[in-house]
Amino acid sequence: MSTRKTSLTDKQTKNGTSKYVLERCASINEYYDIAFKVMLLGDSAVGKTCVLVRFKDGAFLGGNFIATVGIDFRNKVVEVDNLKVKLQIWDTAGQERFRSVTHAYYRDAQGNISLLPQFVLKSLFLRILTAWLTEIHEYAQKDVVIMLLGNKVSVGYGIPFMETSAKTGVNVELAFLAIAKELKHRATQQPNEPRFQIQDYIEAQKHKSGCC
Ligand SMILES: Nc1nc2c(ncn2[C@@H]2O[C@H](COP(=O)(O)OP(=O)(O)O)[C@@H](O)[C@H]2O)c(=O)[nH]1
Ligand SMILES: [Mg+2]
Repeated sequence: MSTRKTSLTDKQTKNGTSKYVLERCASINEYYDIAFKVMLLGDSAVGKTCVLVRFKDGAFLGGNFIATVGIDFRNKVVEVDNLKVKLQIWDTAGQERFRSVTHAYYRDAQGNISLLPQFVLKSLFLRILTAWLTEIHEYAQKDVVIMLLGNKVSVGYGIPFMETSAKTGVNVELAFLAIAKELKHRATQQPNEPRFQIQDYIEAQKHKSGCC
């Protein structure tokens, strides 16, 4: 996975806070104005690693099941309203035995993206979602941005939701961009400025692209 682990992790550890890293990073290839940490959460084999690889490298990891051991991250800088927003996206292992490892990482995350298995029955879906939301609310920051990615399920939890495919790439970029926009707006919002409407943004972008 990523070989560029050191810079941001060290900075965040030194700060010892969950605050945004508001600086222009001087390292080659990686200029950014603002950085956020986002976690990918979900049960094993729902496609977390594939979604991350699709977003970062534009490729699909088909075929073999790639079990993620522990946790790792990839960085990607996206442009939001003329600001370079760096997303440090953590890929977690959903397996129960790794939960204690991942809990420690929730605290610093400004955004969480939960993925759901495909075609799950409604009751099972609600149970899984409730379990992940309980985890997030227990361990993450109070004002963390949550987004739900899934397939063939409809939701009424007041959480932004969209269907994605790591295979075709549909909506993957949009999911991360929407999270980046929400985080950037929260970090730079003026008192009298209206809140960013993330679900409206998602719907508008889907219509623009003619997507589902
Ligand atoms: N058809 C299809 N298969 C997918 C998709 N995303 C992931 N997979 C497959 O699902 C399996 C598990 O994916 P992985 O990313 O390792 O899941 P993780 O455990 O949540 O990280 C792999 O065999 C992937 O190739 C998708 O969007 N469509
Ligand atoms: Mg994985």
